[in-house]
Amino acid sequence: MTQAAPLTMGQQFGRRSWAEPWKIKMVEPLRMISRQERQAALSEAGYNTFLLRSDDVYIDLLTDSGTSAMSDRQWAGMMLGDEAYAGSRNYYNLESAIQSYYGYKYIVPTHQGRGAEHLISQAAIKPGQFVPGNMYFTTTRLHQELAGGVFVDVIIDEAHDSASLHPFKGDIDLDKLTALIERVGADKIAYVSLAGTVNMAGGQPVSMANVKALRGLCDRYGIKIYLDATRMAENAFFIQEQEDGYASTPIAAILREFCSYTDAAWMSAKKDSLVNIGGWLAVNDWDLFEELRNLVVVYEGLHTYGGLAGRDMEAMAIGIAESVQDDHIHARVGQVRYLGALLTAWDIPIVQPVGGHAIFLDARRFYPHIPQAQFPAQTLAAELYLDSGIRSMERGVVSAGRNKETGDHYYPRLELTRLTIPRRVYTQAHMDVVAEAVKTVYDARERTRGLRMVYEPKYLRFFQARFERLE
Ligand code: PLI
Repeated sequence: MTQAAPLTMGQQFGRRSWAEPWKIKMVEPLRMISRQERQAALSEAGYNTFLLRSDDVYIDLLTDSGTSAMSDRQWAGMMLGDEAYAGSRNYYNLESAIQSYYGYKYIVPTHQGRGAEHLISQAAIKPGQFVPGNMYFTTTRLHQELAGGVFVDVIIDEAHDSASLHPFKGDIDLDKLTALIERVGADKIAYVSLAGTVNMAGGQPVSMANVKALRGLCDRYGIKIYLDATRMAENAFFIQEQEDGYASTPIAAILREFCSYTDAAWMSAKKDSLVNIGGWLAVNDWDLFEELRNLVVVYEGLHTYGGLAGRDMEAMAIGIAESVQDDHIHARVGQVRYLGALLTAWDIPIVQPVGGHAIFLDARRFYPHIPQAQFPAQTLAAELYLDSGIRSMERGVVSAGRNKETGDHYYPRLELTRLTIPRRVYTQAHMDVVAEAVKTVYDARERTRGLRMVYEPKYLRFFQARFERLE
């Protein structure tokens, strides 16, 4: 096994190292409980990291959702919250930020991403219609199904292969999409559900060439493209770095161009936009907007706050502007890559290339002796917590859920444990500690046994399922 000293980013990329474009003004103490206490906490949590108390966690890599550190400017914006029920000035600031950075015409705020997914699915899917997309996402697919839609995965095959080095593993396979349209007819397609970057594939980006070609194809059939823009700023970074012709285009301009090939977007602002809560829908079509604006008052709140406080909308408006700064995105993805480089140097199997928001450990290759029905990725998340109080999460068979028709587990090819990096929260030293913990768990892999599920909720089971250790 290779034991080479990890390279600095500078050595790796043949240039000088980067540093975060901020300094720390306020800190939150961390605490690591003893191994015995961690074992008790893990059993109490049914071996599900979502059921741990955060006080029992040392380094929290469960998710990058709502876990970012806000800037001093965002906190200052919180003090400017206009908490009027209707027509808050912060709504108008948010509206103009979305219009100028994403380029859509009409905006509906929601409390978070799945609130937006609920509304767009109800408004745009007729029961029995198909919703092709670049790999499923848990909440997205559930809302599409609850609206009567049938999700169809049309991502390129490389996305399902953790070792493929394709630079844009989030791309849609236009042949698969065309075959679906030809088979069922264009009027049976609700819309194309396009996400950038693709979370379940490992934070993998979509190329500009792909979205342009998709636009051409969809125009030929009169089909709309709706974008999950949750991590589109990170997607823009990969286009800038990897795609011909974009090296000197700012992230903000790439983001706007990409969105211009789509008809609407929904957003979990808890990721790219550096806020702890918030989301939105944005569309160019007035009739769709009218329907969404009407639906939001049923489920979220008035159309000028959508379940948010005025201060939340202000923090989001400021966060959007910060999220598209080139130096911010470079440092953000740079930190994820730093952790990836450490693990790669130790030959630990991860999804390659490293994506935008997380390192995804390949639990199939990590634990080849644990069958997928014994939840290797869930097991790995539990072992990592036990070793060092680091919280990660499963992205494999548990997250994939069951086929509604047959009742069987979906068995995705990717069985992954996600080390998700919150934005502007942890330092390089934390990443070193995480890498060493993963190595320790890796070295003990042959002695590790899988889990069995002892409680399974009906929806989005990964959040609340419970497990026991197999002897
Ligand atoms: O968690 P929400 O409801 O704000 O957003 C849902 C959602 C939609 N799209 C994508 C691509 C997501 O990643 C997403 C939420 N992701 C979570 C919570 C995560 O841990 O990845």
